[in-house]
Amino acid sequence: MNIAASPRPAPAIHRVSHLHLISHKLCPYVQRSVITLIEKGVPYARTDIDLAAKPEWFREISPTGKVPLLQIDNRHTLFESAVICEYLDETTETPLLPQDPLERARHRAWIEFGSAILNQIARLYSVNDETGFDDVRTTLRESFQRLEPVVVTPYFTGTEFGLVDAVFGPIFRYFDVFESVTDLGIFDGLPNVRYWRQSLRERESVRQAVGADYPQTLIAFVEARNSWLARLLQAKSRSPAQPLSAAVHNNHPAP
Ligand SMILES: N[C@@H](CCC(=O)N[C@@H](CS)C(=O)NCC(=O)O)C(=O)O
Repeated sequence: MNIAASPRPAPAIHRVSHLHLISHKLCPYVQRSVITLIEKGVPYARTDIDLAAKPEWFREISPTGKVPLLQIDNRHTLFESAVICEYLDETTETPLLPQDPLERARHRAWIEFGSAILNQIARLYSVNDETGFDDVRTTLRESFQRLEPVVVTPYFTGTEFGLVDAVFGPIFRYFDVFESVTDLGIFDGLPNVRYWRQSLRERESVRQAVGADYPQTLIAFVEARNSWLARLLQAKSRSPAQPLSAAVHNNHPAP
């Protein structure tokens, strides 16, 4: 037999019998896993845990102490969202990552880029002074400027929804909540990114990845911090009828 001429075997597509996602209501890394599960139409069970009081059973099975975890058939536990998403992608029909190795590598790189943006967002809601806040805002804007010529729209590569989209849906969701309080100006003059953001906001899987209480829960999470954004949110909630700029001017200079 001429081995060199043999076609490479197609990756085995198999149906897993039981999937259990260990998660948290707000976590954007969980959301990308949920979006992938919904896109794939794979049934799964979900258990949200309190990350401020991690259950002992969770500590035992999570090597990093982080969500998400994916338990498979009560026998295997996967950690790290990128790995979970790729596992789901490889074991089900209709791939969300490209087949071409170079294209696939390019998508993985932008997924990493999305994780770096999530770190910047964590800084955005954690910094406690206006200068630091403005610095992070600038960094975030620069990140989305990088994406502007890359995004095809309506999704990352055009009409097909993929894993990069599953990563950025939860990223844009933060800004939907933050911008209800203060205009960050991050997406000004970036029409491709804005269109992409809108398309992801409307995607059913992205919508379903969080509960209806997500905005209030996120606001409460940020307000509990001693940060500049928390002060903006608190100023807004003290005077809901008042424009934010007026409310903020009572106590702090507007950002
Ligand atoms: N690289 C990890 C990051 C996951 C992560 O940071 N999860 C956060 C919640 S969004 C977490 O579980 N943090 C643990 C903690 O706060 O103690 C992944 O992609 O799964």
